[in-house]
Formats: sequence, structure tokens, C-alpha cells
Amino acid sequence: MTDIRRMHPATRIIHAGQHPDPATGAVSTPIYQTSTFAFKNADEGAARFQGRDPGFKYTRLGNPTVAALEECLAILEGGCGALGAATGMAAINTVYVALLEQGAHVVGTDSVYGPSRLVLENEYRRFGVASTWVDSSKPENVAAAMRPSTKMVYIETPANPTMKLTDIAACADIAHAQGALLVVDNTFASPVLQQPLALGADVVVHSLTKYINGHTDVVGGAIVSSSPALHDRLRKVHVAFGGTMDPHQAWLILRGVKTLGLRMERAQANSLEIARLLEAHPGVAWVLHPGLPSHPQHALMLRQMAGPGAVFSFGVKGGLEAGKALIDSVKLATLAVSLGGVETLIEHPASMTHTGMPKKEREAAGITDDLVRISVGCEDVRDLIADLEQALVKAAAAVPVGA
Ligand code: LCS
Repeated sequence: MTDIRRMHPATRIIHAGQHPDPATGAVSTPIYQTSTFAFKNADEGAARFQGRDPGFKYTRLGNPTVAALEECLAILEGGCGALGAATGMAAINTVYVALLEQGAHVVGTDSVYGPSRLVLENEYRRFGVASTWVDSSKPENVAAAMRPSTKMVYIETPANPTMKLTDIAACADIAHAQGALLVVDNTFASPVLQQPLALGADVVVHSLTKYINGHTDVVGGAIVSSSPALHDRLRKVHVAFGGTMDPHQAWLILRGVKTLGLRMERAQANSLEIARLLEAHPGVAWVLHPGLPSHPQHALMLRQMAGPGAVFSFGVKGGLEAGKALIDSVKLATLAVSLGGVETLIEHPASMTHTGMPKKEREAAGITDDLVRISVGCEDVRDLIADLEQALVKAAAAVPVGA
């Protein structure tokens, strides 16, 4: 095949890493459901372990189905290599443990997915790693938090669940000026909407559980590196710590990724239509959707992303009580955490995904009690709108008169 890296994203999604099986010609990548691989003789086994023969040895160290997904993700993100992980958090922990050390300092986006921050604050702190969390939508806050010991700038853009955007190129300059690495969680955008490595990031992480798989039936994670040296370092630590991917999981994600472009296009169009409607609705206090001109970083979205994605947050008039009544009243949208699937999910971050954060820090990061997060799916938008409209009527009724 001609160079797949030069083709358009929709083609790369379907063909990158996904060659007919060399053994059988199977067009769909087979599930190599095996823990180990036989060697022809002692010399071949030794050559594989000594790196002279690239063949497979043991599934934690590499597996053909997982390798197909890794090649696909490396090509989608424009990286030198990718690593499949058991979950998004396994991928993020490999990045932390491989690239930080005692005495190191991290500057991060304040409203990241809760555990990405909490694991540094609560667990890595025990090993002498410090972290400072700032509103990275203003790059000057990142610059001001840098210390001589800062080894990593860790950003999530769009951020979970505030939908704040961070300027990737500006953060790459700030990090590199001080010899630190820039790591970007690209879960919300996916590689069809945003390519952090091309903007100067060193490492991209993903929860594949979300858009890349897209069908709410598997968890998974990935790490994509900008250089072979970083990829080798991350690979060495990843296989040793053991949070690697299983072949069946990889196969499900390979099956899901093929429709990423189509799903994102539909979900994004639905999401924008709903956000516009909510913004004009008398029962809604505020809407934060990067695709709306009212979003504080709308101009950055136009510059940095190919589209705003399909997750957004909003507040219902009447605060927490009204918000709870809304999420209890939806009938088509499902009250569940996670995002990026074909079905619409709605949740309340302050009491669910971000409940581990102390209230003061949570509110300082913009995760207020009234914030409702919605991940819009691929249903017919007319049914979603009807569902939200009836739930907003119930939410308004839940607020005491005069409140
Ligand atoms: N990064 C982001 C941006 C996420 O939203 C999540 C999970 C992770 C990493 C971790 O990935 P996992 O280990 O779950 O595959 N986000 C979730 C959420 O918002 N609700 O439930 C999980």
C-alpha cells in the first residue's frame, strides 16, 4: 500500500495497522488469543529476547492484535510509536512512573479527569513528586507555576468536565524552554479533531474507552510518543509494570475505531444543535460548549481543533436541586459516567467523576455543584431534544417558587 501516513484521516482510521493477516489473508485483524508464542528452536528464542529477532515472545511484551491497534493509533496521532494499555489510567500511570522521579514537579490543568490529578496528589506525593494545578486555559498560569524541578506539563484539552481549552503550542514552548515534557490527554477530542504531537506535544495519552472505541463495551488506554527514545523508555516501563492490553480488548477497539470519523461527525452535529437550543432555553443558566461563540476559548478551538467535539457542560437554573431533577428525569439519555459512546450519557461531576476532589479545589477548578455534563451520542437529535425538553420542565418544577 502507498504511504498510509499521507492519506486522509478517514482512510487512515480504516487501514492504518490493519493489513490482511499474513498467515491466512483474513481481512479483519484476527484475535491472537494466546499468552505465549512458540519458538522454532533455542536460538530463535534467544534472538527474540536479545532483540535480534522482532518476533513475538509473550503477550505482556507484545501481541499481534495489540500491535495492529498500536500501529493504527501511532499513525492517527502522527507519532513514532504507540502502546496499548489496560485502561486510560494504566496509560497515564505509565507516563508518570516512566518520566518522573523523586523531587520532580508537575504542572497540570486543574480540571482534568479526577483520578489523573488525584493519583499525583495522593499517591506519587508519597514518593516525593510534587504537583501544581492551574487554569491552563491561560498559558501565563502555566508559565508562572513552572519551577526548576518541573519535569512535566500535563494538560487535558478539552478538559473534563469544564470544557476549558488549553493552547497546546503555547504550553509546548513553556515546557520546552525549561527542559520539561508536554503530555496531552487527547481523549475528548480524539485524533480526528486534534493532533497534539503536530503542535509540539511530546506524549499523547488516551482513554480508548471513550471515542476511539466508541461503543461503551470495553475499557482501554494508549500512549503515543513523538520520538523513538521516548517510546522505548515508555515501553520498557509499561511492560514491566504490567498495565498492558489484552488481545480481545484490542480487537474490540480496532473494530470500534473504524467508524470514529463517522461517529464523531454525527455526535458533534447533534451536540452543537442541542447546545444552541439549551443556550436559548429559559430554564438553563449557562452552557459551555467549545463550538459556541460564547465559549471563552472558541477562537482557540477554531485554530487548534478540526471541530469542538460532542461533550459539553451546562448549569440548570435552580442549581444542584434542579440539575438533579433534570438528570433523574431524562428517559433517552442515560444517567451514567463515561463519555464518547454512540449513546447519549449524562452525569453530575461534583458528586460522581470528580467527587474525590476537595470542594474548595473542585469549585476553584470550575467544577461547580450545578454543572451537568452531557456526552451527546449518535441518536436522532430530534429524540434527544424532546427528551431534554421534557426533563427541563421537570427540573423547573423541582425549584421552589421564588428561589
Ligand atoms: N482521561 C480522560 C479525559 C477521561 O475522561 C478518563 C475517564 C480517563 C482519562 C481514564 O480512562 P479509563 O481508565 O477510565 O479508561 N473518564 C471518565 C469519565 O469522565 N467518566 O467515567 C470515566
